[in-house]
Amino acid sequence: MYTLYYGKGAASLAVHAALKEVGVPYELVEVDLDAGQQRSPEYLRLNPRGKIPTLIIDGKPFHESAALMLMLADRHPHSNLAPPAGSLARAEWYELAVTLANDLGNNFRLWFYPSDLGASDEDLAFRSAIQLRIESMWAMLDARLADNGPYLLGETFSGVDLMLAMYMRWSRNMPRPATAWPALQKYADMMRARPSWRHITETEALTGW
Ligand SMILES: N[C@@H](CCC(=O)N[C@@H](CS)C(=O)NCC(=O)O)C(=O)O
Repeated sequence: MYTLYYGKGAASLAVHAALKEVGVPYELVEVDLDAGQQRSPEYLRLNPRGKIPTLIIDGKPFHESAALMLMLADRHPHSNLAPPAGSLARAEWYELAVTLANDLGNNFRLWFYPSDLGASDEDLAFRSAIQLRIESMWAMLDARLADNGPYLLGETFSGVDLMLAMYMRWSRNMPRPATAWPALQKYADMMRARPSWRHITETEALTGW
């Protein structure tokens, strides 16, 4: 049994969609980030770093959205989250998951929480350096999908597509959102039409995309 502690549109989003794709029963507990509930004593007992998401797997709490995607893929080997263990496609899938988490996840963390590094929203040199790093990923991913789409693994959907769609969504209010790249715009349209994505959008009452 799974329980997902989520925040609206937060790093829990890809995990939420993955649970829906797998089709297992799960419970949702909303953590109101604006109200600071991630720093409540009850939540810190589950996740001492005070971050979202936390996924309770058989009574034990686990963290880090990319790691949770890997755990779900391992626990549901017949789902569509990842290619078969040991295959070359699985190796490529691991590479993609770690690359997305490092090069998009970490940079988005700094974009939304510049204070992690003692910077602020007004620190324009810092902001434009982070923006550049995120945009260089969009350029790379746009070329990859244009050459070998429609999914990150080519013809086959997998959990890394949920990660990418989540990160792309986070860029929607940036000066140059991911959808400014043509193959990524097409990809966003495709991912938004997925039943799991539509479900989480509705459940989390997300506006925009
Ligand atoms: N690397 C982590 C990042 C988690 C993270 O930074 N989550 C944000 C929401 S997207 C959060 O918890 N923010 C609240 C805070 O830091 O106080 C992951 O992917 O799970």
